[in-house]
Amino acid sequence: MALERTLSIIKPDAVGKNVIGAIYNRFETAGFRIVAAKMMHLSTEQAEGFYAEHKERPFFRALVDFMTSGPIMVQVLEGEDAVKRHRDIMGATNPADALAGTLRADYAVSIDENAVHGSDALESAAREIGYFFTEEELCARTR
Ligand code: RTP
Ligand code: MG
Repeated sequence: MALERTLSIIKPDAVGKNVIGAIYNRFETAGFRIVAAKMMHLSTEQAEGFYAEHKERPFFRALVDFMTSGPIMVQVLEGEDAVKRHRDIMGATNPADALAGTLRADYAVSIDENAVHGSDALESAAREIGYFFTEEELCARTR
């Protein structure tokens, strides 16, 4: 296994529920280090660019509307096998299919408003981290 970095987003529904701290606690309990974080309210252009791979999908407009409906928390998580382990903690895209104890089982209400995002591969993690953070904003832990 290798030390990896992955992009996490706490989506507007979960920020609205005031569970940023609860979700950060899950990340830290799972052994991830948060090496960058910022709260943002995405513009339509920013959300469209982030989800460009889904541009032709029927849910694209709704996804962009949702992701711009309120502030989000964006963070970079670092840890062993981070991309896959973070996806495991998140649970399935549709909360109805998410395993008990996952973030989406606990905090998501529907496939459209599903609380969290996580990169799905190392390549997308690198692209998504670069979409929101400069290299200088990624803080290596010194202690
Ligand atoms: P995410 O990118 O947000 O981490 O979610 P994911 O990988 O589990 O799912 P993905 O296929 O990348 O879809 C991105 C987001 O689009 C919404 N979606 N809606 N109505 C639908 O059939 C549908 N499918 C996807 C979800 O909010 C999903 O998180
Ligand atoms: Mg995805």
